[in-house]
Amino acid sequence: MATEVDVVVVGAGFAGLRALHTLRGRGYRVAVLEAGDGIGGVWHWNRYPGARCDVRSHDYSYGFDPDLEQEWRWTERYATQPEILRYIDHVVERFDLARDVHLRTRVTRMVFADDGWDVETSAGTWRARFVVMATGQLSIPKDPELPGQDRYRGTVLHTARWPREGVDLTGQRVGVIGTGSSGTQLVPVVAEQAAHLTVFQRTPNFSIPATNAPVDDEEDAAVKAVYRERREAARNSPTGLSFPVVRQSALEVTPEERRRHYDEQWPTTGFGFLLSYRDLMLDERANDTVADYVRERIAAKVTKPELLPHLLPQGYPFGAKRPPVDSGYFETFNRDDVELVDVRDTPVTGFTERGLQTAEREIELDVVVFATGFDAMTGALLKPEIVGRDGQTLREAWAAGPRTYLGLQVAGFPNMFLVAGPGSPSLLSNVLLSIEQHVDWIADLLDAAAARGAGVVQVTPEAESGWVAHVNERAEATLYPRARSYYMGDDVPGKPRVFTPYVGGVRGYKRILERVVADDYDGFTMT
Ligand code: FAD
Ligand code: N01
Repeated sequence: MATEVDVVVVGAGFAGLRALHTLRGRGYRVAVLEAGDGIGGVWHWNRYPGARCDVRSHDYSYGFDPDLEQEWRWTERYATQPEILRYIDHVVERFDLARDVHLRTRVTRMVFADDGWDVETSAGTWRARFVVMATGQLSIPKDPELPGQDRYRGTVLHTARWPREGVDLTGQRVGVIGTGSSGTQLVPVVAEQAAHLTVFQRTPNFSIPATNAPVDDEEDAAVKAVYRERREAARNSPTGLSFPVVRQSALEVTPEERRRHYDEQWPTTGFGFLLSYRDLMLDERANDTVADYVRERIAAKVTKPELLPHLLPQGYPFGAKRPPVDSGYFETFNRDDVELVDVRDTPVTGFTERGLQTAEREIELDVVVFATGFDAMTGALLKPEIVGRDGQTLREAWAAGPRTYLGLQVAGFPNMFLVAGPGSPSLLSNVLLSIEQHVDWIADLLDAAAARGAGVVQVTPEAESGWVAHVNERAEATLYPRARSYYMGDDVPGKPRVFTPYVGGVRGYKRILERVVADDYDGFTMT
């Protein structure tokens, strides 16, 4: 017997919890189905040493409740994973969310039938008129798939499946494969613990200093005094971050002025360094100025000149792959007990019993860490079998790349909504802000449908095609497609090469959503 509710929400991360709170508050019966054995999504799974957010903690938090934001006290500008998880636990308790969350419940198949969804899971079946896919952008970890792993006698870990009880790396010979945001955060911390660390790098990254610091009472009070205004400013900014919007071109100023500006921004802005000028992601010459600057900064940190050809990123624009923010990443390679293996020159061919084999030699390792990222953006949506109207699956509908209207719905899949997924600002924004925007918008849409007595909400194929064309056109006007990145589907071999998030900015996207509502939900049908 299926359990009946009004809305099934898949995933208990920031998005699923917010959807539960909001929809329950509006009178819907909601069940959250979560594959994992704990609440928190990304912050439940990614427990590797060094994990923290790169959007300021005060901004990377829920904005829906003024009391909540006043009472929570962040201790660091960029909170660690344990602190973010404590915050999530606090929210769960404060709003009594746990009673509607079903853990260890993986959605394996969903079928649209009789104007609603039959949802099959690893722990029973559910029936709901609406489904909200809060399955995350980075929730399906990806392994490097090296041959011989079963014969390796050491320990293999993935940053996104780090054991809850932690891992003692003291005195161990550790190998880390991957130097994206996770690897970059992990490497300096592991180097402190391990006897020896080998870092296997494929593409060198432009990384920015994290500029972390404790939040003192004065800073906390200053934010809280204007928290509402700060949130509103973020909603009306390009990326949902609370930085002042720079309208100047990098090419409008003299080289000396530009350098001064970069020098000021570099130690203070973290991820916001990407916003130092308005055209860094639009104009190659503007981007060259910042790419050269970052390379110079990296070079100044590395004392072994022979490593520079390997560590300096070349051949793609700064920012076109998501830049990590780091705390002492490049300096780690100055240590004598840390080695860099550039797998472009010396590929890893597989595991041996004792470690990893490269094209040149065997490297003995007690622990191998995959910091190799995720099947990003589409992975979690395509993993379960989702069967829409007329028997079409989502995998079929997205065979040439993801297609959505506004990032919110897919033609042929009525009553199913996506949160912060493909076709929306998503990973190009402060994701938490984008999640809240989507959840509120979906809740309003469900209320609008109910007010009309409509039980089926869907998007027209024309609206979807128009949006897909717009998303592609906007991306083509930027430098983003010029790098191999997960934004472009390069994270998984064989994935269609399509730019997945929407580059139009948080503010621009918000205006489009407002216009759609003002035009009587243009592009949606409610019957
Ligand atoms: P998630 O937190 O990924 O939650 C999705 C949940 O859905 C997971 O728990 C998963 O188990 C569950 N799920 C998936 N498929 C199924 C299924 N079939 N059945 C049942 N359950 C399922 N973004 C920022 O803006 N700023 C940051 O600083 C930042 N830091 C990050 C750091 C790390 C290490 C990572 C990995 C990501 C970071 N992100 C950051 C991006 C992050 O994805 C979002 O900020 C946000 O946490 C996403 O929340 P979510 O609820 O949408 O998804
Ligand atoms: O994953 P990634 P991530 N052999 O895909 C390499 C968020 N996040 O987990 O670049 C060898 O970025 C791969 O190499 P290449 C944030 O949105 C935020 O680090 O593909 N190497 C790359 O170096 C981030 O962008 C924080 O050539 C292989 C790395 O593995 C997103 O999560 C912290 C390989 C993967 O990098 C994902 O970050 C952590 C192979 N077979 C995460 N396969 C913050 O700081 C892959 N690689 C907030």
